[in-house]
Amino acid sequence: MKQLFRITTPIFYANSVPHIGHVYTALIADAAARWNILLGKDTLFSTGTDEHGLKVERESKKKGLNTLQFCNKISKQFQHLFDDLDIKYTDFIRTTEQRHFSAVKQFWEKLRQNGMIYKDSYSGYYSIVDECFITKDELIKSKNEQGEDCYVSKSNYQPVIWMEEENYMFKLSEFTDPLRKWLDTKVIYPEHFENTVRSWLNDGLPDLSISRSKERLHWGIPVPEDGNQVIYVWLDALVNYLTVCNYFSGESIWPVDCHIVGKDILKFHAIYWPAFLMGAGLQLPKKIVCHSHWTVNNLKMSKSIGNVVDPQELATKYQTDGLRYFLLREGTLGSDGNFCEKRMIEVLNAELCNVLGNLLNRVSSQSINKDQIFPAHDELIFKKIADVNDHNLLFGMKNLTDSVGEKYEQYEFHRAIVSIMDQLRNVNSFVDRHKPWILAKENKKEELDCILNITMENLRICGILLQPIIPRLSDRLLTTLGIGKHERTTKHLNTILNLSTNKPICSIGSLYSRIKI
Ligand code: ME8
Repeated sequence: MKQLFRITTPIFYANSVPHIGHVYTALIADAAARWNILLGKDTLFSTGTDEHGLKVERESKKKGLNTLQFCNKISKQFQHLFDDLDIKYTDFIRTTEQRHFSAVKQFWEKLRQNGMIYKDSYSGYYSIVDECFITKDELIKSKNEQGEDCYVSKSNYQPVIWMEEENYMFKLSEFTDPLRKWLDTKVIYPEHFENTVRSWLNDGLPDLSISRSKERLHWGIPVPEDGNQVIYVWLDALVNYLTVCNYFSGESIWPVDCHIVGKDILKFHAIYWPAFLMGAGLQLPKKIVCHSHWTVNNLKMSKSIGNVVDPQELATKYQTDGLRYFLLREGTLGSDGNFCEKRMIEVLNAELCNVLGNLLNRVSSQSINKDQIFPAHDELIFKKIADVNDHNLLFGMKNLTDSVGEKYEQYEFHRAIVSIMDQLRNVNSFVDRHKPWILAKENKKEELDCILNITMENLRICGILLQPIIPRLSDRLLTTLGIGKHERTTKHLNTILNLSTNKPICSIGSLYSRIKI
């Protein structure tokens, strides 16, 4: 039986259309899932939309739409965009689905049976944008649209509302030490985010309100056996991970190997979620990978500033793989990335067009590769013509697979891409040194074939390794080199410098055309 790799993205609020930040988080999960498929595993890769709560309900009302119809529309937009971008999820969950209602109710019941829930009156400032209560320290004084004094959240300057009502509470305060022990097992990556989580724990964990009165919130899953209360949207949303793993229905494949999350929702995933799971007596996720944010021209992306970047538009202009490449190449887990279209064009022209496309073109063009073949390797000829740089190039090629694999395993896609591009730049220098166009003119066939072989072999290996990042362009690259669809997994990364027969290639034109500015 094949091993199963399980990965999730956050489920996105169905209150507004997708932007590049949402795409980025989904691309990290997609690239990781694709890498694991190349390793020969089956995958569960889930994504979806978070459709309950005040935020979504308010937005639908503003638009004068029925809330479910509004969610249907936004959810479809996410799904279509992800399909267009080759984000190959295996499950797209919507929290308004029946299977999810059933899972949330059963999860609640487990918490209740384990004595984790009690009723109490609760009051505090609630941020609708973040769908959570916030403490006094997280507030600052401001003025509302009517010029009256009010409080806003320090993190996003959005207004908060005062809430005072009877709620169900979760005994979060009991989990400080168990959470610390869990963090000791190094589940949070990159490690500096673990320190952030520890500092939240050091601040102390109060019990958490996990329901709202029905008068205030209609749009959600009712608390079992209490028609006056609706389950808190974050508890509802987090349970999606159990729903997609069939935890309460059929054959469970919980726990997942990895939750991908943005830093904005780390607290929910690294404190509330594991505490809920411990409270319910369930296993914990194996890893939480946290990434930083995309800003636009160094400002936070926001509808009110009007700087939200539309991924569909970018994919149309620069191709799907252009967008995938740029986001995974420039986005890092540890620090915020700045989106700038000019930089995007520079990177795509420099790397996809000049380094990768140009190299392929050099070895597949009729003028140099007259027989249109991927020539066999001839060790003796190579030894005769190679200098120390050439030997280093081969050494680099043999090491590349391990070093890229390691980076992929750590979700450090940008570092993996840099390694691949460095190797390809070295191959371009190799071609410059050996001038195959002159060898072709002078009919030095043995030498020419040797140069073509080494270059194409590097391209083949880089093509296989780039599949998780740019699946369409890698397909074109490997097809050009005559590499069959079943010869593209990590098993085929062992160098075929022992290839003993010439193979036909199949030139299909330029790989990635230069973007004109
Ligand atoms: O928080 N840069 O949904 P959401 C990078 N429904 N990534 C970004 C980003 C940016 N500027 N903006 C958003 C929610 N993201 C909840 C999640 S999960 C059980 C419930 C990404 O629509 C990032 O991963 O606000 C962030 O965590 C996620 O989108 C939140 O999307």
